Amino acid sequence: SECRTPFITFVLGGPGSGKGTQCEKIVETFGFKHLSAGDLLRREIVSHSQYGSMILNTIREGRIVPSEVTIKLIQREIEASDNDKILIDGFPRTEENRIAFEQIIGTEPDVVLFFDCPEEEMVKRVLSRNQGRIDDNIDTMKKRLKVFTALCLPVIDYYADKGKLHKIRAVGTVDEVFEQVRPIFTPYEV
Ligand code: UP5
Ligand code: MG
Repeated sequence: SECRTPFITFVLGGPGSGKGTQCEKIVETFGFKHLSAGDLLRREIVSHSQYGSMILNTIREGRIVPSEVTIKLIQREIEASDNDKILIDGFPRTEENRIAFEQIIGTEPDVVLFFDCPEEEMVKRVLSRNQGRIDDNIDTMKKRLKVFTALCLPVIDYYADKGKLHKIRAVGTVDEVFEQVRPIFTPYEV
């Protein structure tokens, strides 16, 4: 498995920008494997793993889990996947995440998507989601937005400078947003 070179797409955007929703559409249409970093971390909480309580506290505060913990979970999923087209949703969230991923996994993403959504729309979506997420409350949401601006936007700028970033205007219906995503992947279809 060391010789496989997966086709990696990073899916970035603020909290509630629609990353998970659009990843489902990309999976249906283009047959990717979807890895949500947030979902992998939440799975560690419910399974009461070694880092479960640390992860719970970090997510509740809207802060970022240490890179090595998140990357270990992502790495395990990539290695276990029989699908080499992989969407990594919600990671990297910091420059430190990005650099650690490059060092540990030894590769860079082929494509980076950025779902650009106005803050008031993200707040509205997150607070009306009602799926019991511990971070879907106004106090944590404010912290998530601050962390996004301070730590995640520099990662987005990095990929823009590298010419890998595809910025998508994440407002409108789910299908309208997906019509901006579709042409990014069609060139890779054979
Ligand atoms: N919705 C979606 N699209 C819509 C549209 N076009 N019009 C109207 N409504 C739309 O969507 C959010 C809601 O909006 C849903 O109800 C959806 O139906 C609706 P969703 O697709 O879930 O948006 P998404 O961007 O995935 O929002 P999410 O809340 O998952 O984003 P976050 O980035 O905040 O959450 P994540 O799970 O990635 O991370 C959670 C926490 O984990 C982080 O805050 C952090 O503490 C921790 N974390 C790390 O520490 N490290 C990591 O690497 C990753 C996470
Ligand atoms: Mg999500």
